[in-house]
Amino acid sequence: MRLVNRKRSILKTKPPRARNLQARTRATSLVLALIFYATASAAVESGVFQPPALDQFIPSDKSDADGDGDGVEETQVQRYRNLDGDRAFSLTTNGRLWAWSVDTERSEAGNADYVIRDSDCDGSFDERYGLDEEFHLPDCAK
Ligand SMILES: [Ca+2]
Ligand SMILES: [Ca+2]
Repeated sequence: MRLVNRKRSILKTKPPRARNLQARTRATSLVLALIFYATASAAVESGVFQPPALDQFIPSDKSDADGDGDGVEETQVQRYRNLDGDRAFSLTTNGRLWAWSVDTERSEAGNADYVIRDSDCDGSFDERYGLDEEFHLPDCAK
């Protein structure tokens, strides 16, 4: 009885080190992948979101951007500013305005900073992202 216990404890405390490390590394990368996936999928919020009220914003510069990563800058960016220093921009492709981004000076307000996207080009903004999250030109606006 005593011997068996001893054997078991030896097996437990001395596993083949290399194999254990490899298994641990694999498990870690799997966990990281799952966390990343969970964060990425939780990042987009669905609903109906109103575009920013533009009465306090003044248009600033315009530029072009690549909204789908193909190297072609097919999207027009119209930037706005207000007296508080808040920044906003709209993204338009083929005449269709499909996203708004708002970046305020009062980030601690939580919901004040966002990107909203019209994912199906029906004119209603149905997705909301954080400012540091990736979003793309919807297929319907290409
Ligand atoms: Ca592009
Ligand atoms: Ca929509």
